[in-house]
Amino acid sequence: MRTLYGITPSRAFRPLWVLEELGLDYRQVGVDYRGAALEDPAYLALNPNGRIPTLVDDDLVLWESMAIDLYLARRYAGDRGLWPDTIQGEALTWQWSFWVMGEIEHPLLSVLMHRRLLPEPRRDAAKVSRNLGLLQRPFDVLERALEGRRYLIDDRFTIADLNVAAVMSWCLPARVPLHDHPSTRDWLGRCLARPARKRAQKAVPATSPPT
Ligand SMILES: N[C@@H](CCC(=O)N[C@@H](CS)C(=O)NCC(=O)O)C(=O)O
Repeated sequence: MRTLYGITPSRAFRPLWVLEELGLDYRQVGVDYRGAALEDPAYLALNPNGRIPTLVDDDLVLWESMAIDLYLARRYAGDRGLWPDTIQGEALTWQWSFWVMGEIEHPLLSVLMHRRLLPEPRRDAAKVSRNLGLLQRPFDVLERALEGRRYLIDDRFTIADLNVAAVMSWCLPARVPLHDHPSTRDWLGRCLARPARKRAQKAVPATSPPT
């Protein structure tokens, strides 16, 4: 049995979505990133960064959400196939996965923090405006890539779509409109409507790690 550590409303959501897409057996241990759970020595032995998510699969202990997603999709490709069909498709999968972490994740998270998540007195409108500016070019890049296409690679939903959509989904709570990026908006809607993504949203209560 494989184990995924991390509460659902966190970056652990990314591998939870993959696990559900692939129909794999797993248990989720709801380690919360708020509070002391991440500093528990037993958890730090798994993930010395003191962050979630962490996957334990047989004798493999793996952290970094995108690495976990790529590993699961590659190892358990099977017939349900989140993995692309060709080496070129694999290369594009790495490209999009690194790209979304490097170009989108940080500025979009900053918008989300300063619009919704931080207590009002700590919110900084200048940071929202600056980061929205930084997002324009990568949003345009994604829009051009999706124009006239349903998915990023191989004309079917793959791990590349999941990895990019999981980060782009923060546009919703961050109230970042995509009306200037209609292909992206439609693609994101398609990805987020997938039944596996909805199944992955089930709440798991926070627990003490790592049990
Ligand atoms: N690059 C890492 C980031 C992991 C990360 O920062 N996770 C957050 C929760 S979403 C966390 O554990 N934060 C705890 C902290 O920063 O102390 C990944 O994608 O897995």
